[in-house]
Amino acid sequence: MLGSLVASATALETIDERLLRCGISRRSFLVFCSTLMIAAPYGLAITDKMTPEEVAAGLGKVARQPIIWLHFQDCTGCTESLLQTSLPDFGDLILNVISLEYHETLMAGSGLQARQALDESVKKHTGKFILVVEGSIPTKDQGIYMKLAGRPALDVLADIGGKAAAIIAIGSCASWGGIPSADPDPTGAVGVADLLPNHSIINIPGCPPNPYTLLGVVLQYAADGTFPETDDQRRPKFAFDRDIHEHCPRRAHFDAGNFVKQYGDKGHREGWCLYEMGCKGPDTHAGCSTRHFNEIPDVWPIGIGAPCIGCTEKSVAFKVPMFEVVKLHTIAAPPTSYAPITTTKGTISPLATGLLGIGVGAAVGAGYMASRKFSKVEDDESAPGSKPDRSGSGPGSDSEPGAPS
Ligand code: FSX
Ligand code: SF4
Ligand code: F3S
Repeated sequence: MLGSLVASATALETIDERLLRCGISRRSFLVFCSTLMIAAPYGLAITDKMTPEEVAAGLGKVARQPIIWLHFQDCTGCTESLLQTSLPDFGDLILNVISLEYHETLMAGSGLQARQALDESVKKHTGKFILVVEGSIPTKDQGIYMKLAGRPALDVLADIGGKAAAIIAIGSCASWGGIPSADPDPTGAVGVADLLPNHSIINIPGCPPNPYTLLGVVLQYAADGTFPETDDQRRPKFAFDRDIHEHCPRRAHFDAGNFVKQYGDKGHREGWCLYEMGCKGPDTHAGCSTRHFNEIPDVWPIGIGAPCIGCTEKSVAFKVPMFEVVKLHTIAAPPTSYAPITTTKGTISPLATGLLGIGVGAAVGAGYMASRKFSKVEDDESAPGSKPDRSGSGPGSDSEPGAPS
């Protein structure tokens, strides 16, 4: 891993040349390319291909993009999410696909040595490197709350940002302040675009963000010098144009009115909807529900049973209390036409069942067994959603805070 930092001192080489020189297997690169295709299924020319082999063929010819990565007020979670992969040596592969010239958490040097490495990298790649900023920038009291080699982060950002080809604000902290900006915001924490509004800046919020969004943006820039289309908050649309709720695997439970009432209850154990636990999925644009972390299926907040806190939304995460139920702005309330989930025991007549024939009878029988199961749940006072109220007090009703407006 650190080898890639040292070796990158040589001339810019292509990704193929680099992988060959470092003995990284084609198979690993193909797995990487297919993961990238899943993370960026559209909106990027580099992944708009039929097969991972085609993506690999195109990417292999691209010169490794020089990146200088600065840390300000952060927890290093963005870096961790980039490197904590489940596949052996995948973190190493990622660092070979890009050319990480300077990164305080990964480099061996410190003090004067680190300062020199930063100066040399900036000089060598002026006007060509992408500056990745992780963490917010303190502005209160002339920015004295965070300094690098004696210089306030404010000055460092203005100086190095001015020499970069473009800036990527990685994580919610760098995008708009994130955790450090939460009330009472003791340092006056802001994001990169607040300080350098006229620079070419891409925001990739998330706490942490999905690393493949970063890699997709960087690799497109390396391939043709362009950035993907962004929304009004400078977020790449390919990763942020849908909300979590749209593709959440628990959505069927939302529509059916099955809600977790408290952690550890039966509904929580069975994977019901976390809306009433304060899930901000309906108000949050991100791809987490279909693009999980660390290459492991279901590794994302809702996948492990925690509500989405809206970490990619400036007005939600660290602003709206964690357990507060969000209003539903655009989503229809669970329709009343859905089949009831609490059929009373014994309502299916034996005569009707007999007339339906064997195939249909089997289906009704299965439905009957299911209704018995749910009826049993209804009997349990402590069970979540045990008394789903369709009369107007559930989410989506006019009298509930979660009612659509
Ligand atoms: Fe942490 Fe990054 Fe959150 Fe912030 O991610 S994961 S606090 S967005 O700057 O390190
Ligand atoms: Fe998923 Fe949250 Fe929507 Fe429920 S409210 S379906 S848990 S995103
Ligand atoms: Fe963040 Fe919600 Fe995804 S909390 S990581 S946007 S599921």
